Amino acid sequence: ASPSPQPPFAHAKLGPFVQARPELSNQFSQDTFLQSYLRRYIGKEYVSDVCSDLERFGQRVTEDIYQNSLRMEAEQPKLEQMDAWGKRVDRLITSSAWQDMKTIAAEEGLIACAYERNFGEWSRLYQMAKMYLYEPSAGLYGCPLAMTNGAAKTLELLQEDYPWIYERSYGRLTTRDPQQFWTSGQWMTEKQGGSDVAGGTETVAYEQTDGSYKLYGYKWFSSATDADVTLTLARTVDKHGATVKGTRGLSLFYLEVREQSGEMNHIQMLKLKSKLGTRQLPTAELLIDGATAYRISEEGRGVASISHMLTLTRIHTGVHSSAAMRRMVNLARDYATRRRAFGKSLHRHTLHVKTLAAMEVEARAAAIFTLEVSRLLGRQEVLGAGPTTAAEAEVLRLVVPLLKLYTAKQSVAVASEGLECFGGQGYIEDTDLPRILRDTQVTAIWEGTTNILSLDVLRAIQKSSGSVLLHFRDEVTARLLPAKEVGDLEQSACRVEVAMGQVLGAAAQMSPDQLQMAARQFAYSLARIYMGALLLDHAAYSKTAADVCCAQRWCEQDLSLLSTTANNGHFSHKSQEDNLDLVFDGYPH
Ligand code: UCC
Ligand code: FAD
Repeated sequence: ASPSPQPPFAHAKLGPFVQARPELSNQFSQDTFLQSYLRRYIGKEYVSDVCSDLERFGQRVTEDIYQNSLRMEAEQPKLEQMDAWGKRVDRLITSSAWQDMKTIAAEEGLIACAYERNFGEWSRLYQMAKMYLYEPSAGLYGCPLAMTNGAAKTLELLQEDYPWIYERSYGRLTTRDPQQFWTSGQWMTEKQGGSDVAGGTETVAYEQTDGSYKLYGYKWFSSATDADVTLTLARTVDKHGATVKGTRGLSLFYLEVREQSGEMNHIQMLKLKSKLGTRQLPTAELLIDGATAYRISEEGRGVASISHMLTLTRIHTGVHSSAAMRRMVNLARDYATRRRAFGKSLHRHTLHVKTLAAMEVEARAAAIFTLEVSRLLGRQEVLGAGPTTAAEAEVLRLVVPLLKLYTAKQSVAVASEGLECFGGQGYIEDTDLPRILRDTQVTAIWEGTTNILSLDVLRAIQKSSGSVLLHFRDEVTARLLPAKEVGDLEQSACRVEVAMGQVLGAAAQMSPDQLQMAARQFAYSLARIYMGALLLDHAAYSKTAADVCCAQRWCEQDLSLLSTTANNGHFSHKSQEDNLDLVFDGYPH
């Protein structure tokens, strides 16, 4: 008798098919675009050292660093407020994986490498390229590092005015020694105002006889609450008990979170926030009840002084957003070769590959924007003042908010599209894919929302009396020149040029009130134009089919959003009323 057939489903058998998971391979070696940018710009004497470190690190981020991030997501931070005997302890419990990240960050020199300046003007570019590989595997440890980088930069700039604070802290923030390494927080947001910091800050600072201050206040969001130090804003109280309202009343303070004894510096952690994403990251509400702090700005110059930190943390946000896109596209690309539907692999379905290609264009545009901003920052830091760098400094001031606001929105869209590329699996928590979307959503909110950064673009223009736009125009024009010499790129270069004329022309016609309302479309237009110019310039340099195609496709979108919407009457007085009527139709206002 013939043997009875083996049924495919029986007892422990779950069927023969197991879907191959998406795999991560070396994130540097497979990133041809990143390599091409770095090899183009980094000085010949440094490029091989930089690339060999990134090659090694590109592998490491797929191994222990990524495994750490999974443990961080599984073992989220907890707050123990009282001990068993009723003593207030405010003990923040973080996972060993989170703590390991601090060691890794120091050993890898993730902060140090920018301040050692071993690679000259390319040291920042090297740092941010390394962060770009690190971020998607770092489970938000990039957040304390961003703030640490911002604090180091701020203290470096204030070194001559506050040498004592610099001596005390800068070396710790920039060391490679894990035992010595300190991280910093950035406490700006209070209950009444995260955007309107000047209107919302209630924290007050009382000067002591030794020149230090005691701070009292309530900080509504403080990320990476396990920081060793923080930079924070407070309103100094004069000898009559009075404070100055608004931005002129705010000063910047340096504060060590713990006293020498290890006790908290008169700070209580009232609550850990329960968040949509960034769950690995301890974000707390803090009561500051007489903490000792040191003023590190002139009185009333707090916002201007902390803006050095904002520049760094906003660039880091751009790195995080662009790196999240790169990771999502890499995973989706790999999966497309492993998953089959309708009799063939997904990467043989033209519609699926078209979807991936659109994501790839966004990821490359964001990457080149991030790298370019990092390169400009490095030039400022190392080359100092000069006619070229002065113009570049103005452009840098303009493009930092553009980078942050634009890439944040892109990353949410690409992460969302990316999840769909995995079908139902993209929605399943233990694939670690949904986390990518959750962790990108925050990038549009923290470090200034999209609207606030669009208004910051106007601030930068106003502060320069408009000259920044002339430098921006010159920079874009120069970037387009080589592309105009390449047949396949010429038309796209002309589109960018025309869009720039239309957008700058439309902006020049607007009243300050209209510009406020149009700030977002203005910012988006400038970002698209700048990214278009960078992609075209790079395609003209590399001439690879992928770079040419990417630049062409980027330039097919509406690059002159501001003038398009202005031509449709969106910024008229009537339009303001229409918006209110539309939004509050049937609702009291
Ligand atoms: O969210 C936060 C941390 C999250 C975790 C970090 C993660 C990083 C990435 C990690 C990746 C994994 S910390 C909170 C961040 N908060 C914000 O970003 C605040 C958003 N709001 C704004 O940016 C507002 O525009 C304000 C607060 C700057 C507005 O303040 P004021 O006082 O009303 O503004 P003023 O009066 O216009 O500016 C005061 C001075 C001026 O200088 P002077 O007096 O010389 O003219 C401005 O030019 O500050 C100067 N200033 C700036 N300078 C203002 N903003 C800037 C700037 N961005 N750059 C240079
Ligand atoms: P609001 O200012 O109330 O803004 C609400 C809405 O109004 C937004 O859409 C905004 O764009 C819009 N809006 C406000 N003003 C204008 C305007 N003039 N024109 C047009 N639109 C406007 N802060 C810290 O200081 N330190 C931290 O470590 C920190 N960590 C954070 C971690 C997480 C996970 C999150 C979510 C936030 C964190 N923040 C931190 C706070 C963050 O920086 C603020 O939430 C953010 O700046 C927005 O401020 P807000 O929440 O007060 O929003």
